[in-house]
Amino acid sequence: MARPGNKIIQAKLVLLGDMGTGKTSLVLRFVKGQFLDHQEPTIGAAFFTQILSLTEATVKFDIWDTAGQERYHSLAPMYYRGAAAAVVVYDISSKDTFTRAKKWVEELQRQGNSKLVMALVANKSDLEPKREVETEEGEQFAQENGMFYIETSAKTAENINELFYEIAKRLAKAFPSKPTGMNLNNEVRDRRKLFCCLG
Ligand SMILES: Nc1nc2c(ncn2[C@@H]2O[C@H](COP(=O)(O)OP(=O)(O)O)[C@@H](O)[C@H]2O)c(=O)[nH]1
Ligand SMILES: [Mg+2]
Repeated sequence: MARPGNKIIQAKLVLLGDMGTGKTSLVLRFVKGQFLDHQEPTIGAAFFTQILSLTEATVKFDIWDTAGQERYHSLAPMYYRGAAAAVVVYDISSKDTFTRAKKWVEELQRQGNSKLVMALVANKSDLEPKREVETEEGEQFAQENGMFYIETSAKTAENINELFYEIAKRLAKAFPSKPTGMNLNNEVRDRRKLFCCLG
C-alpha cells in the first residue's frame, strides 16, 4: 500500500520480443508467482496489472504482453505508444531471438521517446548448456542503446523481481516529485503523458 506522502506512479509497460522467448512467463512469474512448462502462445496481446512499493514511490504497472509473431507486428505501436517502460526479451539459447530483439530496440529508438525506460532481458538463463548468446553481447548492445541488461529465468524465478524493481526505480527517478505552479514546461507536460499521477 502507498504510504502517506509517497507518490503513486501509474506506468504503462510493454513487453516485446520474439514468440517463445518467455514474455508471458516472465509476467506470470511476476504477477502470479507461477510458471507453466507449456505456456499457451499469446493471441494478439494480454493485459496484466501489478503494484510495486518502493520507499520513494508506489508504482502501478499496466502491463501489455504482446504476441511477438510477425503477423501481429503492425499492432505493436498500439502497445508501445505512450509506454513509460519497454521490456525487450530474447532467449539466451536462440541467436535468432537476439537478432529479433535488436530489431525491436531499433524500432523503439525510431519512435524517439528519449524518456522511455528500456530493459534488455536475456531470459531462460537456466538453459546455460544451450546458450547461443554470450552475456557480453547482450550487455554491449544494451549499453549502446541506453538500456539496462538483465539475465532472468521465468522458470527458476531468477532476477524476475529484480527486473521489475529496477524499472520501478528508474520510473520513480524520472517522475517529477511535484510539478509546481501553472507554467508547466514542455518537459513536465511530456512526462505527464507518460505517467498519470494519482497521489
Ligand atoms: N527453460 C525455460 N523455459 C522457459 C522460460 N520462460 C519461458 N519458458 C518456456 O518457453 C515457452 C514459451 O514461453 P512463453 O511465455 O509463452 O513465451 P512468449 O511467446 O514470449 O510469451 C514455454 O514453453 C515456457 O514454459 C525460462 O526462463 N526457462
Ligand atoms: Mg506470450
